[in-house]
Amino acid sequence: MLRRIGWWSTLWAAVLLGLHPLTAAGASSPMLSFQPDLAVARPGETARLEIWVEGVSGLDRLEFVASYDPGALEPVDADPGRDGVQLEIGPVFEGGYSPANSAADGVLHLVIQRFPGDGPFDGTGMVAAITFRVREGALPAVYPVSFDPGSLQLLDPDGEPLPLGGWADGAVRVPPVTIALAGWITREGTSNYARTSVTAFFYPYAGSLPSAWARACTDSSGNFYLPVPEEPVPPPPELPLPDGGPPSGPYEWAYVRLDFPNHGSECYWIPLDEEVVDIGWHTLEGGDVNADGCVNIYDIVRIIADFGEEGASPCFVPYTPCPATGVGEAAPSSDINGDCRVNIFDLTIAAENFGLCTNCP
Ligand SMILES: [Ca+2]
Ligand SMILES: [Ca+2]
Ligand SMILES: [Ca+2]
Repeated sequence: MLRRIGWWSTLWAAVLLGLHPLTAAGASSPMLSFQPDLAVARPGETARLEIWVEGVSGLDRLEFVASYDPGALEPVDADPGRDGVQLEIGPVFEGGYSPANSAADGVLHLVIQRFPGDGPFDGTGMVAAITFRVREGALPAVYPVSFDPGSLQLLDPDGEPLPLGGWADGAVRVPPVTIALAGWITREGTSNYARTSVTAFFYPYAGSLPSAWARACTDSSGNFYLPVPEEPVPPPPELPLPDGGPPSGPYEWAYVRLDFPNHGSECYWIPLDEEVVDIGWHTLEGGDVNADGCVNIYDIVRIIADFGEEGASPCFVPYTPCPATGVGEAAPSSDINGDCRVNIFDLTIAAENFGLCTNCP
């Protein structure tokens, strides 16, 4: 999974760059931030970013300018009764007065004042929100929504500026549509890596059930290419699903399991963050000849009992999900490496993997 680190660090860097603490003002000073810092939407979908003030005291008036990419993001009007496109006003300024409230041409501009009879605001609350529709044809990318630092003003009822502890920008991520999974799956003790099954369950969002599933089989080199179904395909009930849904995060997920007879199954959550997601290289570990999920003494006992069994060559390991295409006889049931005999090589593989258990449901 090392290959994922590049993507993660890029995202983290983007998020961290969006956070601007002003240490001189002290830790107790108020923060102004877009929440969430990263919303996800595909072309045609909407993403709502709220603007929150945290830990303020004596707030009467707020002013800010922020920028967005108007080629990719189209603000949705929160006030159809007023000319132009406006931001939605949050509870902190409900009933107040806004001398400036506009979202156009890549600029959000808000100047807002509390209703005088309400007095100043203390604490944490939502000051405004902006909903963007992602334009058709917007390319997959992270589109920042950034405060103009010089424009940020928090004022008390006397018009005096309040110290600002910092601010955090937001962003809208337009993810690529994943069309396929690919990868390279090998097995111990053989050079023919054909017929490992790769079963993928596709989850549209955190907390959901899988909307589709698909299976591919590796070729003799161990490579596989698994197209993502274009229509929902409910998984058959006999296929076990993981406890709980996918990890939370700004993307769709696949739960991938790798299976081959006499080998430990492996399972992974894979974020669908590329057009073709490469799950990388995995090696299945042999030895679970009784298919109870672990390599242990029961497997060793069975291999020893079958020791010396030998079939005609060529042979195939029977496996219905990825059937053999060539001719030959079925390999003995304790043949781990598929060389048509049960011997010291099979025993060695099981002994080396002694104690390993699958991470699959
Ligand atoms: Ca309007
Ligand atoms: Ca076992
Ligand atoms: Ca063997």
